[in-house]
Amino acid sequence: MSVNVEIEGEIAIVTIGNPPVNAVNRAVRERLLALAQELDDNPDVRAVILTGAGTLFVAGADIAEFDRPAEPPFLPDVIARIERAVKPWIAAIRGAAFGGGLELALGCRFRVATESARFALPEINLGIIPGAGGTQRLPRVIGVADAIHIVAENQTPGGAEALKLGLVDALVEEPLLPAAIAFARNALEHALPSPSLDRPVSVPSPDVWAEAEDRIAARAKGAAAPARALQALRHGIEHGAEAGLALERSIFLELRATEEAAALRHLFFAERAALRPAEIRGINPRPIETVAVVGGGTMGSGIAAALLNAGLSVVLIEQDEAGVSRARSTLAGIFDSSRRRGQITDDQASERMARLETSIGYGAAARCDLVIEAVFEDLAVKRSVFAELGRVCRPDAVLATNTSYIDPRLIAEGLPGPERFLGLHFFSPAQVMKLLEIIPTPETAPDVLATGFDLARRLGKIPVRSGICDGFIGNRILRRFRAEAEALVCGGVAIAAVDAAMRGFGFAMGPFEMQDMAGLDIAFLYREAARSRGEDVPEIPGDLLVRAGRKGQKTGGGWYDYAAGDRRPQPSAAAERIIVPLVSARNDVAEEAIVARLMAAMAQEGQLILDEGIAASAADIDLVEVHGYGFPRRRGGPMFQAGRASADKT
Ligand code: T1G
Repeated sequence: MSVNVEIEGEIAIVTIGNPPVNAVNRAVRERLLALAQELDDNPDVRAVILTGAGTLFVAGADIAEFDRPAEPPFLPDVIARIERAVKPWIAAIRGAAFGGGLELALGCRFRVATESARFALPEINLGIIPGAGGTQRLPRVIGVADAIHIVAENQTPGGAEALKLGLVDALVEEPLLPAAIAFARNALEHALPSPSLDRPVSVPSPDVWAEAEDRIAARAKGAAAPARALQALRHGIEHGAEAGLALERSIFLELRATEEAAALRHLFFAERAALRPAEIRGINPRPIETVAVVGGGTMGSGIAAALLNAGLSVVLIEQDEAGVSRARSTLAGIFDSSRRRGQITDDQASERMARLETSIGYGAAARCDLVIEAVFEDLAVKRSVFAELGRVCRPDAVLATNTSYIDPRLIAEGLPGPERFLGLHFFSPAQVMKLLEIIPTPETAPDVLATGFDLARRLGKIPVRSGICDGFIGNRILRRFRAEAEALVCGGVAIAAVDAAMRGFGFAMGPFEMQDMAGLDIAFLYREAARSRGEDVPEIPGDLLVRAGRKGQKTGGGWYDYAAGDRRPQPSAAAERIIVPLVSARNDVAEEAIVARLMAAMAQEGQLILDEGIAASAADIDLVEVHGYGFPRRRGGPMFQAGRASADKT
């Protein structure tokens, strides 16, 4: 870590160098505090430029410090000292000025930035709020309404927008420092603006607060931090900056100690570690520019959309014109929906479709760097596809199956060049879901595995390597989760009580609502297949329901009844009658006990998955659950919960 100072003429240049992202840790805070005094005392210095080493300004406070008590000097005090310095400080910004980085810049008298600059207060994504004056200085620099979008709603303006907002005083071209020095020299010839905290701010009308509260509540999904960030901002506007700073700091320290904040920090680091697992470090992935997707159904089209969104060229292979036409129509619909939601422009939608080629037969796969098979989940069908691919594709082309539970070794049997084969298990809708389970076989080459991870990075997905077992990581835990939920029902707990408990914990829907939506018959057929193999698979209520024709929403009823065209689940007397042979007398169990029971089941299965080496870490299992199965992010994942639970027991 370094905070270097060099003096050019009468301008001091302070550069924060703390790789990889110039995070502000205690050493940086100490150095900045000392420098504020040193440079005030230096008669040769008239102004100070503060910048970050490398391609960004400062990513924020060092998140790794949050698992231990805050240590002085505290960032708010460092920023206040800079703000009150005799010599004006000017922040010179390229790349990210996030969190404490933006707060440092707000403590400076001026901010100059290049187009590449990006500004954010992403603390709410970590379950906390800005803790170093961001909720108080930002509204006094850009106004309350604009500040609320950044403080509590994750808005991340770039350089040009920041200039429009008044967040930066000048947009400059690279090289940044000479431009910042010229700006500083010019600024010294004029009266200085007031420090950010002293600037007047107009108090908005009550409906501005009310609209913001409604917007934030609508998107919070149970997370506490966004509303608290708004509370701190508002308090300072209504009671003065000092009162605002005091409340901000108090809320920051309170939230910093919560389970939610610890869970979100856990996932923050887990997501980054997942992209760079030790086993592929230093191994170059194979270059991938053109990808063939075999099968244009829901999964195949979703995978093709994800690839096109990432800028890759796609050849979508179907078996006939009808298949091609269906796939094209699905993809056009996906991009049209993204366009309507403002996620992409018309041109971007057209450009994506222009990078799509469709083909009948396997010939076009011959020029592809990667082929992803996404056909019907049947071993014989998959094997026939790879027999063709083995014949047509380049020997160095990576070949991947999107299977969700078939042993990839069986699929690759007899494939020439098995070292180039692996499983890439996408989750539907593949253009949305971030999880990608990467399943190497024992023969998969290290650079092919590295190619899978690199593809995940390019697609903006979270990759998790899974060993080979029934259901890999996610579907195996899902099966255990569902079995435990059904065991609760067999024990007399009401179906709706189990779902309500899991919704209260933060899931979008409970296990039975989820089964009705996905269809009970998929898992039923899976159990029946196991039974036909002679495995001892006890009857469970779901079997009785499917045998009675209750497969879920698609048949108008499963665990619940559904009125025509209405997806809202209604308690079903019919379902209760059908499952009664397997259900003991009614047993009202508290919501916490239901949650604890289901969490324990997931964590127990997760521990087995760890012990068997199927997953590389408990954090990976949490990533699978959060990014593939709707586990509430603010709860961190079943392994985090278990670790938390065991910590509570000690
Ligand atoms: N603290 C510690 N480590 C960090 C970090 C941070 N703030 N940000 C990133 N890293 C690590 C990350 O774990 C990874 O480590 C490496 O840097 C590269 O990260 C007082 C309290 C800046 C946009 O939330 O958004 O300030 O895996 O892969 O894709 O009010 O990092 O290499 O070992 O993400 O180029 C608020 C979080 C903190 C910003 C760069 N700030 N970071 O993206 O790199 S709280 C944030 C990011 C705060 C104040 C409050 C991104 C980035 P490793 P990366 P990237």
